[in-house]
Amino acid sequence: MSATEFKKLETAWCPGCGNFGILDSLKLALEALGKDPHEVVIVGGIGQAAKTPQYLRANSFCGLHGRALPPAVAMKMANPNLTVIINTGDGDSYGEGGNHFLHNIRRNVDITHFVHDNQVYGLTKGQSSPTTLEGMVTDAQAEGSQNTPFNPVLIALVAGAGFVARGFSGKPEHLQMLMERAISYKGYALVDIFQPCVSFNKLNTFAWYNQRVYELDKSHDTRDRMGAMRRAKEFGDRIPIGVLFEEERPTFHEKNSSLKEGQVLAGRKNDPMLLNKLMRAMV
Ligand SMILES: Cc1ncc(C[n+]2csc(CCOP(=O)(O)OP(=O)(O)O)c2C)c(N)n1
Ligand code: SF4
Ligand SMILES: [Mg+2]
Repeated sequence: MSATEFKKLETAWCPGCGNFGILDSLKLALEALGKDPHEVVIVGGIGQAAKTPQYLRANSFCGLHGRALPPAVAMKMANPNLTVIINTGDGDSYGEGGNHFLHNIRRNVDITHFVHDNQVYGLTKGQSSPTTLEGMVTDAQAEGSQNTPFNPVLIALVAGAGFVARGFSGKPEHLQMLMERAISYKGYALVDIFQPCVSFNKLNTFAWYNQRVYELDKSHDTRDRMGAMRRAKEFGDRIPIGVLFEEERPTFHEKNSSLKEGQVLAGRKNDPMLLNKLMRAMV
């Protein structure tokens, strides 16, 4: 299906927002992978990034703030034939949803997580988020953020994630390539995407990232977790983007006896009498 088939409504994002590049790359990645809208579900929590499911013509689910992962995981468990993709914010993924983030890595359900990392709480007008750089002044942090920033790709690597990448919405072709690889990966795939918020983050602008990001080349061994961690820690004058790490890991479905061998829960007959019997046994 062509990328235009995934086009939906006009958006309510500010002109120049980094979210536009991410949305365009996502549509093109889905086209390149030969996906049809009915095969895909886009999931978000709450926030500017979490509006993405509403701006794409595919199945969609908008949950609660910090709660994009649980419904995404449930959808994949119920119907492994779906391509489940989360598009949500840094606050949603690493702040309110931080615990889900960590434990989902352990579970390794075959879903893709695209984090629109604008380093602020955009929807609620720019308060500091887990990835805000120390010292950045916001309307709510008049003396600057005093917390050490959360490094999502480093944490994901330490927690044992099988696919970890970093992208930049100012490099849409590179981002599309990352998205295609992440969606094709069997297991939980994280892509943290630098997404300038032109209204509330006056520090981490397109120019700021353009001066710093560089694309990882073949000299970087994506099978070397320790090497990936060293790259993940580079966040100064130079910041690497690309696939940091990739390895095969058994997925949740492969390990679970009632789900392996292609069993589809969503296709099973619903037997209310059986449920009734189970509930009676518990009283
Ligand atoms: C449990 C809960 N806490 C706080 C809020 C208020 N809230 C809504 S969106 C948001 C920030 C979203 O930030 P982020 O996830 O980074 O997305 P962005 O808007 O930056 O894309 C907050 C704090 C909420 N809706 N629910
Ligand atoms: S507030 Fe920031 S993140 Fe939200 S639409 Fe505007 S530029 Fe984008
Ligand atoms: Mg944000």
